[in-house]
Amino acid sequence: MRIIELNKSVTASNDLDAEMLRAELKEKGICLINLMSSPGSGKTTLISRLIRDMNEEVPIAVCEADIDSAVDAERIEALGAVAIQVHTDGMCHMDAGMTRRGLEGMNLDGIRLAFLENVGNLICPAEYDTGAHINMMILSVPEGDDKPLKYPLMFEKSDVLVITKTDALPYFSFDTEKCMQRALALNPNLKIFPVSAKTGIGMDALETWLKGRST
Ligand SMILES: Nc1nc2c(ncn2[C@@H]2O[C@H](COP(=O)(O)OP(=O)(O)O)[C@@H](O)[C@H]2O)c(=O)[nH]1
Ligand SMILES: [Mg+2]
Repeated sequence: MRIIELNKSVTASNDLDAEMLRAELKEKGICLINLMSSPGSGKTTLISRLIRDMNEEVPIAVCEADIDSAVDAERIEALGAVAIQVHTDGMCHMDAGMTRRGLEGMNLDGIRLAFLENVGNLICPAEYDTGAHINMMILSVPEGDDKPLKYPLMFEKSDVLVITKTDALPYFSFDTEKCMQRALALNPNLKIFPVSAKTGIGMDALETWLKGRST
C-alpha cells in the first residue's frame, strides 16, 4: 500500500517556493504584504484607502484572491492601482505558487508595495507561507474582541494586526485594550494599529509604518 503524505510534502515545497519568491521580490525592491481576515472585515476598503493616500508616493499593486467574482479587483483598478483577480478553484487560502502566478500576471515595473488580499477566513490562510515579507491581519470591531482566543494561529503568524472599523466602537461591546492584550499574549512582537478605514482615524500611523517598510 503506497501512501503519499500530500500535506507534508506540499507544505515542505511551499516553504521553499515562498523563500524564493520573497528573495526575488526583495531583489526587485517590492515589499509583499499578505492581508488576511474574515470576509467583510474590511480588507478591500483598507487597501483602497491606502491606495488613495499613498499610491502616488509608493506605487501599489494588488492581487485579489477569491473563490469567484472579480468585484474586488475592479474596485482596486477603478482607483488607478495595478490589480489582478485570481480564483482559487475552491481553495480557502493562497500558497506561494498561487501568489507567484498572480503577481506574474501584473506589470510590476515601478511597484514598491504589493498586497495579496487573501481568501477571507481566519483559519487556512494562516497555515501557508505565501512568500510575503509581512503578514498583516485585520480584525474589525463588529467581529468581537474574543477572536484571538478562537483563532490563535492567525494572530501568532501575523506581524501586524489592524483593528479596523473603530468608528463603530460606540455600537459594539468591543474592548480594544482587552483585544490587544489577548493578541500580544499570543505574539508579543505583533504591531497593532487601531484604525477606521472609513473616517481615516489612525491611518497615519499605519501609513508611516508601511512607508518605512517599502523603502
Ligand atoms: N463603518 C465602517 N465600515 C467599514 C470599514 N471598513 C470597511 N467597512 C465596510 O465593511 C464592509 C466590507 O468591507 P470590504 O472591504 O469589502 O471587506 P473584505 O471582504 O474584507 O474585503 C463594507 O460594507 C465596507 O464599507 C470601516 O473602517 N468602518
Ligand atoms: Mg475584499
